Amino acid sequence: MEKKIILSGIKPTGIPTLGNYIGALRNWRQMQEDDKYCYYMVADLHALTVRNDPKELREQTRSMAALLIACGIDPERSPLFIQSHVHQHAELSWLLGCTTYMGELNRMTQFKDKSQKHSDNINAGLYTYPVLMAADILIYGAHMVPVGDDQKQHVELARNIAIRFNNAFGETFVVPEPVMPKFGARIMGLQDPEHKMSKTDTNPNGYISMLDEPAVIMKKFKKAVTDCEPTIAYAEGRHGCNNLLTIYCACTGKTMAEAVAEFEGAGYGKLKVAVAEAVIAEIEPIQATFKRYMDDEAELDRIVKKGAQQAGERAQLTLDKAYRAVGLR
Ligand code: AQP
Repeated sequence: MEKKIILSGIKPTGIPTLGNYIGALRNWRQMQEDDKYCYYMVADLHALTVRNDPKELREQTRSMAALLIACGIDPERSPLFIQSHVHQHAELSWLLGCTTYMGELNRMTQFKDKSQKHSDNINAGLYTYPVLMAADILIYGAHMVPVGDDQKQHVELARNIAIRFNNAFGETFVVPEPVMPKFGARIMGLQDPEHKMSKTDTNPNGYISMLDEPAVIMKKFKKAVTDCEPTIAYAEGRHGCNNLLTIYCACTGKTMAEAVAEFEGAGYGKLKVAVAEAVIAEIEPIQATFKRYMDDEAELDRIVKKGAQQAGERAQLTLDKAYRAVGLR
């Protein structure tokens, strides 16, 4: 049986949040099954679309790799690599840029959001970021791309680019599909539950970092913004309450009906403590493994070097095929 290929990545722009974990990383771990072959990357080239400090980027890239292993990525089974170590991504990106319309890029909501957030640095990389992301995906022949809701539009663009390229130059790329979790495809900020939780939020109370101490996690949940309704329910417009219930379900495996029944008659105090405890139970073991890998520099280097070698071999095959298809070879 032919294995399904999976590709996903995360930008090393900070410590991942609970949103990154529930929306993507946890899915990455679960997808490592016998009928699939997964490539996972630390997307350092994507991190350059906002102003960066070189020393910080190097450190964050390294800790992100350690954290991915701690979250359950098995590098012996799934190549784990740093995006910039596989030069073929940037090369394919040029080819795909020539198959992408500006009208399509103009529609990307993340570009609009990030342009507002970084209005003093609306660079061309931020605009063409989805093309590089399409290259990341198509270069491995990925069938499935596990992402959170905010990246769905980019995977759909990658699909359109693949279809257009195949129609113009002959079958070259696999057409990928986004895969999102049942619960938590968009975890919202704790202080602003109408916007997604983000690792570059300027207010640290707005997000749970995967490396927050248990006491900090408890404190942040206790401060989470909710509403004045007397009951706990999952309902239209109750953003804060819905978010807490979603996180609770994602971390306990309970259904929404079970969660709502459990908190019937209870107040927000009880819900917030229960959510915090469920999150702490989920991420405490991850923190312990993370520390072990951060202490073993040589092992981490060995892992990402081997990952880049494995990924590079596969990437080169697709790049050659695409170059031939357009008439460059
Ligand atoms: N709030 C979220 N809920 C669910 N999934 C999320 N993801 C991000 N935020 C949430 C998913 O995490 C994966 C990695 O994302 P990324 O770091 O590459 O970029 P991002 O989507 O821009 O995430 P951040 O945390 O908001 O980063 P910054 O602040 O640097 O822009 C993706 O699959 C994403 O969908």
